[in-house]
Amino acid sequence: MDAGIPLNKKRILLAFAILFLSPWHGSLRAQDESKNACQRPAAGSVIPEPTDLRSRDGVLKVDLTIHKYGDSNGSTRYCYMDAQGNASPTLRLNPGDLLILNLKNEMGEAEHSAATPKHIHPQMRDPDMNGKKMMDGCTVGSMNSASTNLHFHGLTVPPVCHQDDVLNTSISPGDSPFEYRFRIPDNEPPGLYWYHPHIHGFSKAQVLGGASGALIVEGIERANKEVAGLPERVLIIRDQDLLNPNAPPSKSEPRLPPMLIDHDGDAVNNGTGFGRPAKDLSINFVPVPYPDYPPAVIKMRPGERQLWRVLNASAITYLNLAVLFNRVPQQLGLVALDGVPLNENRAIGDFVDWQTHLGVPPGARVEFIVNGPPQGGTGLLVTRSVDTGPGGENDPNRAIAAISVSADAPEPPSKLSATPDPLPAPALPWLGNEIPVQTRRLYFSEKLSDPKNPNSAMEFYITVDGQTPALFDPHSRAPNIVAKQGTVEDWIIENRSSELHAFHIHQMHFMLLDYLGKPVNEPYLRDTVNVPYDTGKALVYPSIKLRMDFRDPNTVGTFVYHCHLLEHEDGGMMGLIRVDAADDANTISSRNRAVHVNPSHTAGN
Ligand SMILES: [Cu+2]
Repeated sequence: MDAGIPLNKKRILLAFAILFLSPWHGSLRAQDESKNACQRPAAGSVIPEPTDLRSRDGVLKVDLTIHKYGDSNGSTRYCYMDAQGNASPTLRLNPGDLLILNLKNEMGEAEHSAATPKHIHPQMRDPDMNGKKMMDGCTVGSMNSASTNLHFHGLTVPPVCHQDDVLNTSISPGDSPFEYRFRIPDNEPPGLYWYHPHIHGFSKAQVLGGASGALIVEGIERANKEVAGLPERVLIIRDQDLLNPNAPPSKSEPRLPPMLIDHDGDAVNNGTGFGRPAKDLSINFVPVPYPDYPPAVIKMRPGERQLWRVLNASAITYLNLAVLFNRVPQQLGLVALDGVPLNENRAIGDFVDWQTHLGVPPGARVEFIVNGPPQGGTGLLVTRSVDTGPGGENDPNRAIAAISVSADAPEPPSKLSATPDPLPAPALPWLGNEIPVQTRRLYFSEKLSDPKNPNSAMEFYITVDGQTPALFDPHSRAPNIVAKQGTVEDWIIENRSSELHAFHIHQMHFMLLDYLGKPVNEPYLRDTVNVPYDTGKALVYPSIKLRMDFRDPNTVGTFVYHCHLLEHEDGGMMGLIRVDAADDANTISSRNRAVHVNPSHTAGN
């Protein structure tokens, strides 16, 4: 089964040499598992629905704590809990609602250098940051493995501290609860968004450990009546360290080439679609471990029609979802991508895009209609293998959840309104009809920190063409790109590396115009998009072209764009953009910017 993939020798070491050289450094100071408040279900469990926390009278007030503990397998797990002890609750708000979220860091002390990624800026290791103490959580200070913050992925809320800032916000153990307070914009498309930590250098560890949750902007049935009245499920697929890293592949799999692993100890894509994955998956925290992938269980009534709202909250794993009945792929009715209904442009009515598989990069969301198996039938939610490139991780074919059918299956706890009012028309013209003020070109690239040493650390870059490639510097506020609010731009994103990257930018959605140099007819929006890898055989690098939307006043400020494979982001593949206010000062006032920030949380802790 040699797929003939040119292996990137510089990135790769033989597996068995390394399996015994990767002791776990994170356990000593993590919370004791016996006191662990974040228990996870057993493999093969019925999938629990995350607890819904709904806004009332236009406000959702949530107290969250983030915890960390070592599990018996030697991994570090992270979890969010609300005041009632619910893990990673789903935050449900309507457009215009106010979210007040107090986050308390209960992660214990920082770990020492063994757990610190190689690429961390030296200043970030210094707890006192050259004497500059962090007083209010809004001054970048001792960002380390015990500090955290939140990013509200996909929402167009301002990139300022206490709203959706990840550059200056750092919450340490011992700090009093840090208040996030912002309004969901009136014009935020209804759909599935999410929250997760975004501390540069430590995002991967926290997200891989399970720190993530869903945020739903209500009203998708108002955008598309095809989903009105449907029961809805929130399915969060996360990745995690392998529970059985030393196990051979299941005997049911074809014979494989020798397993290869990369610098991080992850299995490299072997091109077969099988073999040891880089990471295990879980679905709503039910693990589906290698090598046998015992599926989690979804109960449905025969033929029941449901809306599945699926988030790929993986740190590095790509998904390619399908639902099989007797091995036959079923039609999945895609209605929204990355929180935005497909018919956001209002030109295509109650549109449903029926597909047999849905690719979902890390960070992305798909919302789709599923028709359950008939009485007596069964179904299987799977991910097909993703060819991440010769330098990418191994994301093989595997089961995720079995669909079991019975007439008395419990309904999901949430159901969409059967008689929705239609959404108001968008305030702005369709993005695809706007004229870009300019076109920029950016590229992803990788190189060894010591080109002569194939075992040296890999450095990850995203570079504006013409600038000198540089790792993201968390202490610089010099933007790589300056844009003007009120405009739209076209960005061409190239991939000059041998693995996939997932482009993401904060504060906005964009439109995919071209893929591999060819126009795509996609009247949709996204916030996270795959960029194909370089095979080294084509005359030009693979690229995508995006229409970027800086029209909303909430995009004014400095924020980031990056690869959403979090080890790449942590390793430097991130850049800064500053969006300047439009010349007409009247256009930059916004409801969100006027939100009062509770001074008790800015006056020093
Ligand atoms: Cu990447």
